[in-house]
Amino acid sequence: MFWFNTQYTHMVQSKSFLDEQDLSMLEERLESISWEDGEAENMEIRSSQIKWIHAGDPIFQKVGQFILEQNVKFQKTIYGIEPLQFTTYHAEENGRYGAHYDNKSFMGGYERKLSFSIQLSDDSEYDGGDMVIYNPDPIPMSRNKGSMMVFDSGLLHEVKPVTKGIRKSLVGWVFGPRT
Ligand SMILES: O=C(O)CCC(=O)C(=O)O
Ligand SMILES: [Fe+2]
Repeated sequence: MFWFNTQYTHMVQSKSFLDEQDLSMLEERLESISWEDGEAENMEIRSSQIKWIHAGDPIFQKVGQFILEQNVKFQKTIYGIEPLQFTTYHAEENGRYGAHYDNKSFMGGYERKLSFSIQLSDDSEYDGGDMVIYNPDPIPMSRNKGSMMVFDSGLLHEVKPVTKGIRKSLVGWVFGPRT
C-alpha cells in the first residue's frame, strides 16, 4: 500500500517569493491606490496605515497559485483570498501590531484558514518591526524583501514595534467554511 504523507504543517516560508521586477511593478500599482483609515477598534494594539488591493490585480495569480501548492501541506478546505492589505508601520508612530489571532472575526459565513505576509521592505530600511509567530515558541519571519510567510490563521502572531524607519508588508487571508 502507498500512504500519502499528510503530516500537518503550521507554517511555510519562501525567502524570495517576489523578485525585483514583481516588487517594482507592485510598488507602481500601489501608488495609484489611496490610503484608508486603519481599523479604530484595534488602535490599542495596532498602529499602521493601510491600502487594499482587490481581486483583479495580477498579484492574486501568483499568490493564489502558491497558496494552492502549499495547501497540500496545510490540508485546509479553502475557497478564496480576501482583498490584500498593504500595511506600513512607521517608527515615529510606534508602528506595531500586538499579539493577535486572525481567525477570531468571521466574515459572513466564512472563516480565515490561512494567513500570509509578504515583506515589502529590506532589512536595512527599519529597526525592530519583526513579524513573529508563536508555535508556541516564537519564530521570526525572514526580513528579506520579497519573502513570504504562510501560516495557520489560528496561530498567535505579532509585529514588534518599529524603532527606526518604516516597515511595509502585504498581508492576506485565505478563507474557507466556518467550522
Ligand atoms: O504586517 C505583517 O506582516 C502582519 C500583520 C498582521 O498580522 C495582520 O494584519 O493581521
Ligand atoms: Fe495578523
